[in-house]
Amino acid sequence: MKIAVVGATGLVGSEILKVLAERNFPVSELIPVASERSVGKQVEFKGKSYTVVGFEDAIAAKPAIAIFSAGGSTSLALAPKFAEAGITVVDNSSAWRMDPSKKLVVPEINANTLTPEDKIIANPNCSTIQMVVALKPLHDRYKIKRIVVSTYQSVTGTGKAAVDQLFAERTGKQGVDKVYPHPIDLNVLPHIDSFLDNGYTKEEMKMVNETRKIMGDDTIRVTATTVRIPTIGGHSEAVNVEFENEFDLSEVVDILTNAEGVIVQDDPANKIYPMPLTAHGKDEVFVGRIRRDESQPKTLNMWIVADNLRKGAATNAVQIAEYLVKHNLVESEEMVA
Ligand code: A2P
Ligand code: 11C
Repeated sequence: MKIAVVGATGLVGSEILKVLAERNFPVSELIPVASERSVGKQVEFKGKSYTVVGFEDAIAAKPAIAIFSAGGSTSLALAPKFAEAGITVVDNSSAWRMDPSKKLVVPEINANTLTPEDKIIANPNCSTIQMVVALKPLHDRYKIKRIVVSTYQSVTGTGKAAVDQLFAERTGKQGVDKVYPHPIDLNVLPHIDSFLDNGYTKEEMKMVNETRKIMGDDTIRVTATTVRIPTIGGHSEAVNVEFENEFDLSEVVDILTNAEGVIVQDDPANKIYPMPLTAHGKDEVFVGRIRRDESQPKTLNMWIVADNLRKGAATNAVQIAEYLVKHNLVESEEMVA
């Protein structure tokens, strides 16, 4: 099957190429797409070099699926052009997520809602994905009333330039563009994405709105504080969840242990808990520090970590593409022939 990756030269784009190769996605031809300045460059996929092309050439090649990770404005401009040509777009940006006519998909939770008519499918924000993967099975059992979440997010969420800023600050390298308004090394910024009139950031409101849409339940109350820290391996989240119904702590651990895509790492006596350093490069969501909130009934505290470039972006997008192929939901010339 022909697959285009739009934003193939970026941080998430390169991770998408790795994930497609690792999971042995049936790629008959890879079409890497990036901005005009990268056209003609080479990217590696499964030991072969592929030439980066512009979007017109990519559409003309008629891939079955285009996985986009090239920013919101590129998605807004280009995804409809791919969709009109019959190409199914899996879009990693925030452009289409809250559009009522578009599905917002985490395969473990709601891929079963997809149909062949879904030509632009939204991949949620990284910090939302890892939280809902862990919380949905608990919501099904105990019904969530309210979530209070604080995040500790990797600089990789901002892209290549942010990783360069962190290491330039650390090594004293001069002349590197700054993408954050303050130093990030040896610092913590309570500021991810832009501020809105309500005093929250867009990243915080993504966690509120996307969680409800993915869970299919607008009654869930969510409040978030999203924070950038000088790490690269993944995003971490301290999550406080109040349920409608009483829970048994050992049953919570059992549910999480059996949940698809979740690995429980919770053995404080042996200093075992999830960390970005150990989640880095992994596809699963890691959960630990599972404990009752002693200040309030029916309330749980937990610590959730995942590699934001993998399950938070590339892996989730590739899993959506896998679902589309498995359920014959895309137009593929190869499959017709
Ligand atoms: P390029 O490398 O040519 O700038 P990151 O978030 O890591 O910075 O990556 C962003 C990705 O999106 C890059 O692959 C970048 O390509 C790509 N991109 C940016 N603008 C466009 C565009 N207008 N059309 C296609 N790809 C784009
Ligand atoms: C971050 N979550 O860590 C952001 C990156 O809406 O897709 C992804 C932004 C988005 O900065």
